[in-house]
Amino acid sequence: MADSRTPCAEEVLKERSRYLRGTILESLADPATGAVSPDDAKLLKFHGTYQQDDRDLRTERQRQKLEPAYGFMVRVRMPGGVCTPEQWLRLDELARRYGGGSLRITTRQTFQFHGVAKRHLKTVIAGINQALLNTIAACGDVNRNVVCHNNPYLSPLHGELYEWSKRLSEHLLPRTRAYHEIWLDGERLTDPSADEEPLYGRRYLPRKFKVGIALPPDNDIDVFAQDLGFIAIVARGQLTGFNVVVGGGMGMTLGDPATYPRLGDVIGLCAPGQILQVAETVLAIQRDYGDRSNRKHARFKYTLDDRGLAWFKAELASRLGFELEPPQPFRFETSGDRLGWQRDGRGLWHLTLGILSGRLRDTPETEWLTGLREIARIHDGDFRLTANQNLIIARISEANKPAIAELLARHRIPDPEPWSGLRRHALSCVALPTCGLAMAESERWLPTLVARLEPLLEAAGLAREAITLRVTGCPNGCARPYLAEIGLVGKAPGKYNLYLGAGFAGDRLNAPYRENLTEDEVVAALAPLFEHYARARADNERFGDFLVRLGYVPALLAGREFQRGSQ
Ligand code: SRM
Ligand code: SF4
Repeated sequence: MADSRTPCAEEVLKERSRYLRGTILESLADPATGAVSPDDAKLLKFHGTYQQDDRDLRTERQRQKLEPAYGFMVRVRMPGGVCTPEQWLRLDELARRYGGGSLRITTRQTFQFHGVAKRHLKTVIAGINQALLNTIAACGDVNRNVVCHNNPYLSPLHGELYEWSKRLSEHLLPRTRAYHEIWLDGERLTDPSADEEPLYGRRYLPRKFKVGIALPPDNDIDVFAQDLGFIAIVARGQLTGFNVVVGGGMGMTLGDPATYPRLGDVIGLCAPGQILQVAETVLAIQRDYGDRSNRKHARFKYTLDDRGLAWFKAELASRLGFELEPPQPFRFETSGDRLGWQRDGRGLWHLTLGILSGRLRDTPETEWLTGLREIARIHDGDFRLTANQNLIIARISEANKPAIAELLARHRIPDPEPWSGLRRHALSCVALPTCGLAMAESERWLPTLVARLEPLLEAAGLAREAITLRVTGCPNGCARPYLAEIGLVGKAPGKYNLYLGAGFAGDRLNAPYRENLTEDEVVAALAPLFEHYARARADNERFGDFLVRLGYVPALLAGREFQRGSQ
């Protein structure tokens, strides 16, 4: 089990951090700078926060010899994306006071605050905890927010799956008391090295780890992009087990073929009651065998490809003490959300709002935050964030529906009903100005891009056709662009690589099509494809399937093939 390769700097830092304490308290207390020390910035991720700076202001501040405009991104841990109206109101208040008047729904069903000043960090994190939520393990080399199918109207199984997502999240949490000491004024251990991490150990995982639960026919959490996925198997309305999916992941580095997006493999079936043990054991195998010398090669997907699935299955069975059963058949139809009003069998209403890029802030066009705050004040159901960056106002009673509809109209919250199929299925990552890794715009570009593509679709008679579009500002893949029928990945300011042909249900990767395109070139590249699709598609044929059938791109299932031919 011992790894003879030299551990990378992050491994040494984690090991010496006294279970994630580092010198965070000292860094927070230093009034001379809006930043923390570089090592503490790395450790803070495990506490759910990233140090960033406003990249729009970088050059000007440099010119003025000022330090960068530091601010912290704070990510909430919210398994399954469910929160109550009371929690909503608390997060809304924190966002208005300390987060620049914005909340952002992420592609893992949770909220992020951006631009929190160092001096407010503790107030914000403590405030989130007061709302009975927290931020621990929302980032860092640990299990991240557990995502879960959450369309309540599709199945009464939602509640059961949601419970499993919460239990998974709890079960895989770090146990260090550093979080309570730093953010919640918990009693300080006199000897922090006596703290404990029974599952993770002192070095935690080699890299981030992601878990999700899907309920066919919806693959709305992109189960094949998770390090560890569970596909719920249902017979006669009862949950009978979970197909176990291992080794998904999106991130890659352009021009480095040793890195690639990878679809998870379905390796077997476990009983519902075995899910915690399976998750813990898979995570422990990655803890013990993941590459701790090279962070670009440290995700679980590479451990699997390096050692092989047969090795992994044998290791898993030997640690579990039993073999998984053969997987059960399943079929996914979509990776998207069903926007609009839906009524369930009990007469409750659910409204799924489409939110481009998941950004909630008041603008002259739409008072997102104000409108949703007003709704939270009268709503007696719950809110559900989706992994497609949308929002479900769930369990609205018949009596409350007119008042909620009135508030939506008053605050000009868009009715997604007339939206094009492309707009309904568009995602983008944050990118500029906050993301330190962005090479191009993403969130701020998406509305323009969609508005330029819609007339082409309209002209081709495809306005209502559901087509998945995902944009990211760099190849790390935060909006899972390699699982979109149209994926655009930022390479340099104003330049994108175009990937085409993923499965509509997120079950096939797309493939590189064109590189280094400007916005005009993206539009020009897609126009003839839309036109050809409209003219020559088979009955019910999806855009991605059409592009593969006509040979525009190959059908890619194996991640290792992905970077062949791309720069
Ligand atoms: Fe991500 C890093 C934002 C989902 C793959 N991601 C980042 C950072 C923290 C940049 C950084 O390291 O400095 C971004 C912060 C931007 C900002 O200003 O907020 C960032 N990732 C996001 C979010 C907010 C995108 C969004 O638009 O919603 C998502 C937060 C999810 C959450 O709530 O936990 C987000 N990131 C993802 C996903 C999608 C998913 O998990 O389903 C992926 C692809 C799946 C995967 O993990 O393989 C993803 N993020 C990455 C990577 C590439 C990891 C790799 O294996 O190579 C990085 C870079 C890294 O870790 O070094 C990254
Ligand atoms: Fe930043 Fe790249 Fe992730 Fe977009 S994909 S948020 S640019 S790391």
